[in-house]
Amino acid sequence: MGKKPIIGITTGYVKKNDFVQGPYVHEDYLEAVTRADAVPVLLPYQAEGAAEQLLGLCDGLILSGGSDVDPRFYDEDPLPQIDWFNTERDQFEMKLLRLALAADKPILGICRGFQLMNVAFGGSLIQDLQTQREQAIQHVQRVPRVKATHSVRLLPDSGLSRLFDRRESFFVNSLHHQAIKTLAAELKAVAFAGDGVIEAAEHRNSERILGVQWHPESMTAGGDPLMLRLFRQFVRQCDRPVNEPVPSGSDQSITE
Ligand SMILES: [Mn+2]
Repeated sequence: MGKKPIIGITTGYVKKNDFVQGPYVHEDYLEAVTRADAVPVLLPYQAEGAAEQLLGLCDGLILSGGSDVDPRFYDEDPLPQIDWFNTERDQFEMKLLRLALAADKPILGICRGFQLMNVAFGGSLIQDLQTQREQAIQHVQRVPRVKATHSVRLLPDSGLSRLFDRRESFFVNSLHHQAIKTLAAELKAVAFAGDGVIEAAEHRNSERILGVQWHPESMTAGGDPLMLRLFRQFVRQCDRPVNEPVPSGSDQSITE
C-alpha cells in the first residue's frame, strides 16, 4: 500500500478586509481531490521563490480557476471588458507548468487553468465572450455552480471520450467569460459547446495533460459521478510507482 498521491492546487487571492486577505481556492477543489482519494496541497504564488521545491512535493498539478490571464502573455492589450488579472499569479503558474512538464507530472487545467495552459503553450484567448463572439450561449451561469447548464459535444477519438464510455455529449457547468481563441498547436480540442467554444483539450503527446473549461470540482462536490471519474483518473495517473520509467517520445515545449 503506497501513500495517497499529493495533488498541488494553485491559488488566487482574496481580500475581504484588512484582517482577512491572502491565498484563496474554492473548497470544492479540496473536496473533489479528497473524494478521489488523494491529498490536496495549496500552492500560493506568494511562495514564488520556492516553486521548484513546492512542486517537488506534488505528484500532480491542478491549475485552478480564477481571475483572467494577463493578455500580455498572448501579445494583446487589455480590452475594456477584461476582468481583474494578476501577473504574478500567471508567472508563478507558468513556472509550475514548466516544472511539471519537465518532471512528467500529470496536469489538470480547470477553467482559467485551462486558459493559462493554452497561453503557456503559445495559444491565445477571447478576452470577453459576450462582446467578442457573436451568438455565444450563456457561459456565465446564474444558477449555483454545482449545476450543469449547457451541453458539450465530445470527439470520439479522445481520452475523455474513452473515460466517459464513448458518450457523444454531456452537460457541464459554466463560469467563464473568456475562452480559447487560438488553440496552441500542442493541444487538441476534444469537447465543444453548442456555439463552438472549446470546452476541453488534451495534449497531443500525453493523455496526462488535460484542460477543461468547466468546473468538474464543483460538479464532483455536488455528487456528479462522471466528474468524480475524471478526478479518479487524474489521481490514478499521479499514482505512478517511483521507479517506473518516464515514457519516451514526449515532445513538450512551452513558450516563456
Ligand atoms: Mn462554457
